[in-house]
Amino acid sequence: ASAADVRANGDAIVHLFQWRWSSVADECERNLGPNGWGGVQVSPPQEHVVLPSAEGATYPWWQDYQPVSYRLDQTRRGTRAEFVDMVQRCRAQGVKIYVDMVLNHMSGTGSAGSGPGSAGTVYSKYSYPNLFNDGSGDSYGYGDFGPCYRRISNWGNKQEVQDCELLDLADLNTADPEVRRKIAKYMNTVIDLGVAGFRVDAAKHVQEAHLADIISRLRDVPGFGGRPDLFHEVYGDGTIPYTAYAPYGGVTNFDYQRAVSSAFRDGNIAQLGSLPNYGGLTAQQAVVFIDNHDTQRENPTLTYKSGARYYLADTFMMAHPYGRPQLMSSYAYGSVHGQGPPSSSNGTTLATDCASDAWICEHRDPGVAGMPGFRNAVAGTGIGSVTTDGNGRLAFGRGDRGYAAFNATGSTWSRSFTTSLPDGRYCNVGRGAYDQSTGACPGGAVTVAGGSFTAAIPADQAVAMHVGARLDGVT
Ligand code: LAG
Ligand code: CA
Repeated sequence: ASAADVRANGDAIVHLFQWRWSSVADECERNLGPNGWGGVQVSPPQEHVVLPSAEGATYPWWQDYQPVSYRLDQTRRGTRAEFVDMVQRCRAQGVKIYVDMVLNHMSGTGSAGSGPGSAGTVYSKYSYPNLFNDGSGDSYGYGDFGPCYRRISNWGNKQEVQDCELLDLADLNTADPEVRRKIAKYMNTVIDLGVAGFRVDAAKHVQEAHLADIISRLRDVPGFGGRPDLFHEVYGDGTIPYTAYAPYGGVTNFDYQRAVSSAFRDGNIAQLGSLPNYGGLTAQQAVVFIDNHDTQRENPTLTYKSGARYYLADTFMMAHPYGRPQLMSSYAYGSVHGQGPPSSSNGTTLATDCASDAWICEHRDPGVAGMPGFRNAVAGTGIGSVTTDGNGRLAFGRGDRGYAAFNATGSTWSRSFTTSLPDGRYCNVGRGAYDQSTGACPGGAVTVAGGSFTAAIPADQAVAMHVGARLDGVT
């Protein structure tokens, strides 16, 4: 990898759940880079179990959360060469790749059997003989797991939550420095390829000190430079709070997810002008989302299936300074929890086609596409000029760099808004991305004159303007 530093776009991350590596690479070039996305969370690139039939699904998506080695050679999403090509092409667009890092466990029981895995490794629960296929002989055997060796039953006991088995998945004994060395070896392998960050799966189930030691073993990221950027998947509760993981990176804020999703669902958003430190996490510590791949199936407060109101919540999340947005981008799914992405009959994932009904591609929605640009333009500003009108309507400014208004009701919101934006003509990026190279603005123009503008915001839509998307040529 080249030593030259690459400019990263910004802090907004989109989760291209289950996308093939080659499709992610194409999307970085045609959409994510130009629209200012800072990162893509990709599904785990480690070799995983292959389950032609399990719990009513063929090749369920959750195969990925049962790794059987650290080999990148072949997953349902493509080959190692395709993975490397993706990392490089996204990086050239200023888009960081975040690897979904499964380090708490390996495979489970039940229909997983003994493989082979997606890259050909023969394994069984507690026995993974060929972790890297690099001649090192690195492997995991029975003694590398435990010390509990049974399913978590008492979720009120921290030690049990961290040392016993989540969903019967073979729980790595991270108290052993050799186990931590092998986990860090894999993470450094992808860092050396240019991967810039990690979503740490099930972080709450790994003792904090063990995680800290693994992180201390990581190398700097070539190209982007500096330390790898981690965020930890923690379902905070009274036993293990979110804040336990804040010293080690960002932390997923499920309290935000529940509160903000239900506020939008219920049309009760006027209170969201300022946001409390949900779950005790500060704005800088929190990673925020309206839904993710688990909540959309298990606790679907608001998802793409909810229509315009859902996308409005995404627009809000991107416009508001609290937290770092992690935006869900899905494939269509029905009632079977494990239903996998569009796949060929052998279980390999098909290329993404956002024009087909099988892929949702939330990040391309007109309510979302222009918002990384907004976010990047207002970075560093606070929130002010909060305006409300009943329970379902809210507007706020981001210093003198941006302004956004949200209408979570069933009727048009027409009024005049006072703003600190300089007078001029702005593109409404709340209804489509502004294309800097062509000047195209699908969302329509809004004119600020004498420190105010008038708008008629349709039901369940937003207006969002920023100084980086002016239509009058002023910059
Ligand atoms: C996560 N974060 O902490 C992931 O976001 C979540 O999607 C993962 O569960 C979980 N933790 C483990 O990494 C998913 C599915 C589970 C699935 C699991 C392992 O939601 O349903 O469990 O991945 O593949 C499956 C079966 C279970 C079985 C288990 C072990 O559904 O019935 O006990 O495999 O064989
Ligand atoms: Ca554990």
